[in-house]
Amino acid sequence: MAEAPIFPPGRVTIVAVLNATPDSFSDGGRFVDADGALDLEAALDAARALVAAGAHVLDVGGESTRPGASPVPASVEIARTRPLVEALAKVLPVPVSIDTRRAAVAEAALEAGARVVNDVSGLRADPALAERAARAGATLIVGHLRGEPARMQQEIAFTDVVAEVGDELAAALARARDAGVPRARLVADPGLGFGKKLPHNLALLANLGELRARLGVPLLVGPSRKSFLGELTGEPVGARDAASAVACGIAAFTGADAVRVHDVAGARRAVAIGAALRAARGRAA
Ligand code: PMM
Repeated sequence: MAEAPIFPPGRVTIVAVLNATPDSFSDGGRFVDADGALDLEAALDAARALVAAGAHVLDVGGESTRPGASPVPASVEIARTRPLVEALAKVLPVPVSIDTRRAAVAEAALEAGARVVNDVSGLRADPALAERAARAGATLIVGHLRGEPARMQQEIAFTDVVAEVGDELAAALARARDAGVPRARLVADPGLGFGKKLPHNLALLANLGELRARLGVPLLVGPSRKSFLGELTGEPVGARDAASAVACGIAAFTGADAVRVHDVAGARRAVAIGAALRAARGRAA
């Protein structure tokens, strides 16, 4: 019997963020101190709370991708993530995802029990990543990003952001297929906040249905706590959970199959409403 998909049709999958970094923009330093030591027990407690709140997938990251972040060596990224992935995969009943742009980090996490690879660079940072995911039978999330996270907010130019992100994601998905990842294990992500300004993020969120129809794979979006929400509400990063939940509910309405969030409880309620509205659209009562 075929294994059940991790991003099944008919539900909005909630991917919870668990960053083992000292410097992520909203939750850095919770489990890793400035010297890089991982507090495994604290991270496991947080993960249990995320699952209890309704997370379907736990996404572990070991390198910040915030604008201007400096890259860390793969060995550091592995030291931060591998023990955590291993512990989560053993103890918790939900699939574990590794948020990385590097094949070596993905491979270490897959050996430790991860079942999803989440690459915000859309296979551009390390072309070997897709092949590692294919070999392990993992699900691969392909994100949209032009350029490097360190410089991504500096040179932003789109004429039609929905069409261009669609074209570039389609090309990245084709590269993943060529590397051996079957369509049934692919997920696409328009990369909110990655090399995009407020109007681009809004155009993408408002037109997810068009993107999804074009790409033919489940769509994940990650609006959680991002600065475009702060631009709209005037709130600092630590106060953006309500705005994030609203964005997730709207994403569920416009076409998202999955959301990547820090506050699972808020997102769960929001996507329940967004998904119900999507189901009701065009249908007379
Ligand atoms: N955003 C961040 C990190 N990883 N992965 C995907 N697939 N989509 C995203 O939008 C995304 C991501 C940045 O947020 P964080 O630093 O809070 O993890």
